[in-house]
Amino acid sequence: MLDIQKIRADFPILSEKVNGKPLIYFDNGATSQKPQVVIDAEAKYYQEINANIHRGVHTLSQLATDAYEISRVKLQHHINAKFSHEVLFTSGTTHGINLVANGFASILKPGDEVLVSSLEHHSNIVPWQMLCEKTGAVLKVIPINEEGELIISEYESLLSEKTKIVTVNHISNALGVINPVKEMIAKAHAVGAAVLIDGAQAVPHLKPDVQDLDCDFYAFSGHKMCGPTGTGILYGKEAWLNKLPPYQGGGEMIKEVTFEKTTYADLPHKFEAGTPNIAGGIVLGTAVDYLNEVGFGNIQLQEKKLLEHATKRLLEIEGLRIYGNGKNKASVVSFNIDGIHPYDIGSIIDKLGIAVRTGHHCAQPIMNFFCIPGTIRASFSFYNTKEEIDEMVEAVKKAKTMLS
Ligand code: C6P
Repeated sequence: MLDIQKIRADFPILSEKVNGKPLIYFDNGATSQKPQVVIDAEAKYYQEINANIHRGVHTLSQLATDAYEISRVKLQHHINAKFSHEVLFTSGTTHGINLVANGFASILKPGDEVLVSSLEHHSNIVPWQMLCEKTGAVLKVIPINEEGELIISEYESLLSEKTKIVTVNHISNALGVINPVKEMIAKAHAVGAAVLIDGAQAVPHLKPDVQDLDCDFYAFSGHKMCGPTGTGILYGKEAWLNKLPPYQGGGEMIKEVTFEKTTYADLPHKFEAGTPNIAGGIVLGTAVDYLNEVGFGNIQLQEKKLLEHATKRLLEIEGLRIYGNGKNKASVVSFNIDGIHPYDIGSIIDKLGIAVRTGHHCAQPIMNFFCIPGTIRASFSFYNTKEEIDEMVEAVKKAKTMLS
């Protein structure tokens, strides 16, 4: 059992006031808050070991390099990758997905198929559309049902030997639905397709085991899992990373450069051109340590309670509809109230210190499916409480009365 008050004391921002009211932060899907250890680790890096990595013989450069590489190994163990060179530092999920999509330009031929789902964030749609435009490949889409779940029988019938890559999120950002990715990966492999999992919304809630999932790529962002913005990881199976061409050219990703020919560095450096976010990469390791100390079992228990409480309390409000009601859900409630624009509710409750996201959540196809302009999304973290949810419910009721 978590001592929530003790946990909350780790996050300085949670005792701030917003618009004169104690902050209630329910926009964890957009970015999580940061514990003091993470904030301190960032300052400590700049105060004590700031230097460029993989370049200098001097002591500071070696200290920074060691800290960066230790963090890579930490991340490797966290996601259970076989090798640390399968773990690439990126600036976030978007960067990781673009890296893979760009690499597939050298693999796809006209008529090949790329399979995405209707539940994707724009970051996992647009790079694939761009790839298809470039290569003549065809984008196919796995549909969803009224509960916001992927229709697996439709997925099966879309798969064929033409499918070269399937790219799907582990957890939907807009609805919180958890997709049966392990089963989907096995089905894709049966037709010879590679699979990329967008884990942006999964990593705050669970510890992905990339070997057990058997995914070919797994992309996520550090800032949604208590780490700094501008950090992320792309996991790729060694064989795939060796097969794909580099994404960006520059310093650090080469073996030898002449004007006639450049040869590329071994993994992971082949995909890490230029000076990276060194402090961020190191501190992402600190964030992962923090989450593991809290424990993903504890996180899941707390978040399950919050999800159940929020669902029950919100449904007390007449005219309120929740989108995404599948059995497997993360702690996200996406809802609307009949006849009221989500933005209006979001703006009123913000005045009461409550931060939720309103709009299409960078997932317009989902909104189009439900024929709505957007939703109000409350996304909970383990540091949230039932009392905060009760305050949000009262605030939403107040907003409804004002707007009706
Ligand atoms: N979703 C949200 O409020 P970046 O911006 O690269 O860190 O993550 C992009 C991304 C990719 N996939 C999924 C499933 C995501 O949820 C996100 C980010 C945030 O839902 C900000 S738009």
